[in-house]
Amino acid sequence: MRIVLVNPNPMMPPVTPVSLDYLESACSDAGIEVDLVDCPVEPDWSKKLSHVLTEKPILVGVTVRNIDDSYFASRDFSLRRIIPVLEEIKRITQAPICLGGVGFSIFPYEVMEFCDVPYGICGDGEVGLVKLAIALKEKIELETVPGLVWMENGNYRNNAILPVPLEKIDLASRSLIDNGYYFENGGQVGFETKRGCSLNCVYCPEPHIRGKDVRVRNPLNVVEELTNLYNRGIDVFHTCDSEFNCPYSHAVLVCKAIIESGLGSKIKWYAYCSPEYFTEELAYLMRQSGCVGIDFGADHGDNKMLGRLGHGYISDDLIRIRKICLKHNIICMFDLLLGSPGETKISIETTIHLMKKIKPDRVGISLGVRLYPMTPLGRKIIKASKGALSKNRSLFGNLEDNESLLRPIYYCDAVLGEDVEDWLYGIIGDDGPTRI
Ligand code: B12
Ligand code: SF4
Repeated sequence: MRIVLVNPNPMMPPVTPVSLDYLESACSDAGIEVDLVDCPVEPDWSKKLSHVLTEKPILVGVTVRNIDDSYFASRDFSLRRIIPVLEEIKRITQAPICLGGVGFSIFPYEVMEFCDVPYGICGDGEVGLVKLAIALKEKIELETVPGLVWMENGNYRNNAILPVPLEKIDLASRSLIDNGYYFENGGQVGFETKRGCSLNCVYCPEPHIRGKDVRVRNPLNVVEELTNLYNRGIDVFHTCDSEFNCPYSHAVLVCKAIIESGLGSKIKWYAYCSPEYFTEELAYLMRQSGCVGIDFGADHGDNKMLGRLGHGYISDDLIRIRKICLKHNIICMFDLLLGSPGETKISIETTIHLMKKIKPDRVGISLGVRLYPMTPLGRKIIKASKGALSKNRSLFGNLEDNESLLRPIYYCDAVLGEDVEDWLYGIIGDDGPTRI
């Protein structure tokens, strides 16, 4: 049995479709042959599609990583840009298309409708994809496929999402994707140590799509994966966990396993971390295991705003983290999220002054928050807007015929005034801002 996997991601710089490497491992364990069309890598992806689709596969799996760039300043609805790839697949073959991926799992029904495809799998794909391929081939009931969404008699049906037993499965091979291409053109190759997030940030869809119960990988399998990639010349990585340090105990085990393998002095890696569970012990272990940079989802420097955003840390923790990173020679980046409900020019000033005082190596600023309907913040704002999003002066983006919020809508508190962007650049001053 054979399937085709397609990565249509149009966003630059290119990032490794880690998902397809992991899905291929599961298919190969089940004896399913996989052909790949990785559009960013192919000089002519439509030619490659024609080639691999000449002989009809049992299905064509397409990964949908991003819906949009989640960035108020640029507002790229990138889902639109994968349509030409889907059209080309439909033109060449009658094989059914199945979507999956983190972007897909945020808006499964809306994405299936927008892309006009018959199948999608929400959540982890390793078991679902294999079961769907078998169900289609052997004409077994689709109810056996975890996470599947499909259309029957004009209505969508869906099966419960079943997380895969991550600790037990082997994802180390990484042999489908040309990871060397991504290393050369994107600078880092992704790897995952866990799935899910148990924290409660009011704007974030990740606990909903990846699960609130965090599932962890066997640290030895993570080391095996890094070793396989290192042996192919790749030595700079980025974690694909929601937050590497949650749960803390597993982060410690992964670092210790990398150190014990001897890889720590050979590789460099970067991670997303939450400021909530970060200690000197972890910084030491991360540095010893090769981590050279951490991007903290700090969000804010004003304690009231940190509380409103659902965080369990305060601004003093950011000061502490900055000191720890300096001591352990880890590049420290703080990502800020400004403009959410309750924001004032004073709370923004407090935050910018804090950043200027503690001087992280980098500060990323997002002014305006991408809203998702399944988050506490999204629900609150939709309710308050009483069906008339376009009348809410704090909302920006695609406000007409977009109740699902598939096309991005951003909240930037009207209290801040229309000049807020220029004002913000003014208070950042000559601190080297790059405007997008
Ligand atoms: C790590 C990460 C990054 C790193 C990647 C590093 C690297 N070298 O890999 C960096 C910092 C570079 C990055 C960049 C961006 N990112 Co990012 N990133 C993530 C993160 C945390 C993990 C993604 C990942 O690779 N996961 C690991 C893989 C294995 O999981 P997966 O892709 O979901 O695949 C599984 C399932 O979804 C499913 N599956 C996947 N494909 C398919 C296909 C089929 C057919 C099936 C059946 C199943 C299936 O099976 C897989 C295995 O179980 C996610 C959030 C999250 N927790 O998922 C955000 C996330 C995807 N990023 C996001 C965004 C917005 C971006 C940027 C656009 C930011 C920007 N403005 O520049 C860029 C886009 C870059 C690009 N070229 O695409 C958003 C997308 C939201 C949206 N509305 O679309 C997310 C969801 C974060 C968020 N909470 O907002 N990102
Ligand atoms: S922002 Fe990070 S810590 Fe907060 S819920 Fe999302 S993934 Fe979890």
